[in-house]
Amino acid sequence: MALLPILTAPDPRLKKKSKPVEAVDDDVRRLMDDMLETMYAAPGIGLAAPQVGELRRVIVLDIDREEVKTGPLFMANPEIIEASNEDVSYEEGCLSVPDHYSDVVRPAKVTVRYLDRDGKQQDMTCEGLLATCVQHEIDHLDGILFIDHISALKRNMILRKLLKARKEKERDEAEGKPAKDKAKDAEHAL
Ligand code: GNR
Ligand code: NI
Repeated sequence: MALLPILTAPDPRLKKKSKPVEAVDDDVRRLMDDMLETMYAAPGIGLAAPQVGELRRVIVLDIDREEVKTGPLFMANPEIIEASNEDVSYEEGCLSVPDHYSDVVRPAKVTVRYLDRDGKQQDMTCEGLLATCVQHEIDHLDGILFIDHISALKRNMILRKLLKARKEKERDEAEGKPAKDKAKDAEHAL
């Protein structure tokens, strides 16, 4: 297993549409396993392949909450086949949009059809945080970030701040300063 670097916005690869996998073979399984390890290390509750620079329709999730303990979920070619008329708003974050959080409105309940880690087709009906997260991950496969669901004013403010933070990080690294701690990210992961 290996930890993969996570791309952050703005990055042109995060705006691209990912391609379906032809089959869940050993190569796809290796990507899934590396993504899960990368997601746990981040830490995060979901990760989509384009976030690690792989433009393939593969996502992993693990929502470990009191109400729902899914364990690790691996999905290739996930598709929403049914969505509720009822919507919910959830404060979302993204490993590719570090340190920014916004309320996003999405269907409260969705059914997702996908190929599991063994290549078997499955349908799963999701509610609560899992429903939000699976929609957030499938958006990544279509080049959509949660900030694309908020006002252009707020989105552009976040993108400007991300660019500024990246420049400061590059400058600090060039000067040999230590990286900032990740306690704040951990707090927002769930
Ligand atoms: O770790 C994550 N938390 C999260 C919280 C609310 C809504 C969506 C998410 S997904 C995010 C990890 C990530 O960026 N996945 O693409
Ligand atoms: Ni994300």
